[in-house]
Amino acid sequence: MTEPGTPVGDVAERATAGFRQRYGAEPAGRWAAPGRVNLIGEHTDYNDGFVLPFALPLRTVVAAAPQDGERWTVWSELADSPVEFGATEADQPGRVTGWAAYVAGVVWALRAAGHAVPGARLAIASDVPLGSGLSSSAAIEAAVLAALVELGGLNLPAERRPRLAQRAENDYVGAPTGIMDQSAAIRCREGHALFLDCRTESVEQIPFDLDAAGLAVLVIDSRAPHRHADGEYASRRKSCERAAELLGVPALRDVSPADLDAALTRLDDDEMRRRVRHVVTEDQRVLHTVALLRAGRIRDIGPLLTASHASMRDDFEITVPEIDTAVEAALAAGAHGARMTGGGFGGCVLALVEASSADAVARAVVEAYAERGFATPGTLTVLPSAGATRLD
Ligand code: GAF
Repeated sequence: MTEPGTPVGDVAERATAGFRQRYGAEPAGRWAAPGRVNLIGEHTDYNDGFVLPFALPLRTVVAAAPQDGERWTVWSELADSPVEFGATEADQPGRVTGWAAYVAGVVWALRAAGHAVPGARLAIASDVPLGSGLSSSAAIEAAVLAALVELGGLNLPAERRPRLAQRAENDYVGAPTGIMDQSAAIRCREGHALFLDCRTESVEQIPFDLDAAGLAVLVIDSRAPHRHADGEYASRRKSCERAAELLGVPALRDVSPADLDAALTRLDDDEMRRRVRHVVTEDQRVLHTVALLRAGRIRDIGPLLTASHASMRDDFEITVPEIDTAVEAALAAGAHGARMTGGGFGGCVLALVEASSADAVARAVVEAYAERGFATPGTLTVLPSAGATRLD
């Protein structure tokens, strides 16, 4: 899924080379965190529900070393010059803007939680495409967080890091996202999908050995321009929160499937009813998917993926024509199941396919795009990979 103009070469080498070139010194270490796809469970995280993401082999790498005082200097391979900020800017959400806000947000969230964050110089390189719904922002947050925690010898176990990274995104950057992406970037394990209860933050690593089963997950970058994605995301979240309030429950996770019909009759607004139906049924699809995976029945999750897509298209209304085209073409070409993954209004589709037919399915999607006059989509097969880690 390499974009034209994307830097080439190993991502860790690029981060190190950038560090040496910018700062004329060796980094003290390198930390990596992945992008993610969500196998199933969309817009359920901020409803206290269930999600099942897995980490991509595409990573963001931060090469870093301490520097004196409360100063942070950050260079990214996608920017011309480094951004510098001190405690004053870090302590005022919104003060640092653009890509560096994700870094400043992490410094802010650590400081707000009472940690003595070490000053640092950082160089960032990434293979996670920006704006494709693969969570490049959580990958930066997770990698920077890992670097600062280790450089400063801070006491912050992995299970407490996602909430902190989420605060960086919610309160410093100003995006009202849930906790899925940061959890995936930090807590995923190779060969597994991460079953996360977003209320309790308890996790179960679900074996998802595609290779052994002769299967592949094909990720299709729709290349659809994001249409008002931020505003639409925020409005979906508001609508869910309002519905929970009207139904007298702490969150939509508390509406049981058995009570769904009765709950829907208590809401006047048809649009709100559909939003609620998506969230409640999506939580059930996650639980069902997990049960099938625990039983080793990977192929059988296909229809659940496709049902999830229909629910996002018809009830949550977050898909776009490019995305629906990719799903339909993948299914017509023999995928076991396919769905949009991520927040919506563009981004990526995932399709569960026989490994031997991955190329044919990818070709079918490219052809369907050409027939509709859409820009050529990116395609990539992926295996569940590791969460944030120190490289050396
Ligand atoms: C985005 C958000 F960041 C996540 O928290 C989640 O809500 C997702 O959209 C939808 O499932 O990736």
